[in-house]
Amino acid sequence: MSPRVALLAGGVGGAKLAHGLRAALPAGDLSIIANPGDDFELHGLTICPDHDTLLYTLADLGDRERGWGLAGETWNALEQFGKIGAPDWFRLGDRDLALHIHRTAGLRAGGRLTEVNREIQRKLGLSEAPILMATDDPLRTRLRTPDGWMEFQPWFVGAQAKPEVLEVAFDGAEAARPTAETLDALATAERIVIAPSNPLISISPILAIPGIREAIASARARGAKVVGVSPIVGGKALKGPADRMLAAAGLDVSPAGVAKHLTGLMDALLVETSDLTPALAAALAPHVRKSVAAPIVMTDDAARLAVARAVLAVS
Ligand code: FO1
Repeated sequence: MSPRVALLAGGVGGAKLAHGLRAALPAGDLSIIANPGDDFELHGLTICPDHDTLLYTLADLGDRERGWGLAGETWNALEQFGKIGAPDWFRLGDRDLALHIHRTAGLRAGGRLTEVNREIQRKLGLSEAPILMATDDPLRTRLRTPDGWMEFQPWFVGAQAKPEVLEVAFDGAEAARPTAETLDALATAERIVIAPSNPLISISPILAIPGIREAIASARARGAKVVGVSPIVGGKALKGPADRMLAAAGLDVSPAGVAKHLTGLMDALLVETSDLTPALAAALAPHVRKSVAAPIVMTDDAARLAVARAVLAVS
């Protein structure tokens, strides 16, 4: 019997592991709790980049090269946005735009974000609608740079994540409530998985919602295991700015820096085989009960499945 699994995930790295776990588990045994901190409004539309990256990846509709957006996308609306003086720094494709318009209409009609998004998941072929929002309340990541505070997407996409990050804040987190679906997924999970996503800006926003850490602690108290996968391999982030951000936060650019940031949360952390030296094992020991060596770079579907199986096999 395979365990029921809840995966805490950001965008691209989280989506690859979600894809592998979905292939490894019986239908309905996987719930994915998406990072809400990257969500924002543009053109009057509500955009949920991490939810949508998970959605397109699981539905096998995503562009594998970019990691986000749809495969075979066209960009006519984007070109027109530019011509008429509308923001075109955030690249919304023509077909992707339909999703944002439809989601925003659903929210304006009084729908709840989780329900609106899950209905779109069903329409795109994910019958069990496995992607849950950590919260339906607004929670927005902001970053303090030498030039002042920036919202997440203007920093990440607009400024290509170049400005140094001096501080990270999750606006709205204190007032946010976890969704009933997320609490239920954590309450019934036998395994809670922390995706190889940026710990500072993809996992921490989820953990900042009051009640989520407590729900994970309750799950562990009844015997569920929390297993993470390192987003750092060979001293570099697999994708994105996690390496620079760990360094700026005074943390090791290694799985140990990740474990220290998430100290006490995980029973086990999977690290790339060649990274697990005796020195790294010693640095990990204060923060995570067990470190496990495995190939964790997910270059293709077979690798996604292999990493998922390694996560499920940790005893
Ligand atoms: N990432 C980019 O680097 N540039 C973009 O123009 C961009 C557009 C975009 C549109 C829809 C969507 O769902 C995601 C998009 N992303 C883009 C990815 C996204 O902003 C980031 O990958 C995540 O927020 C970080 O996890």
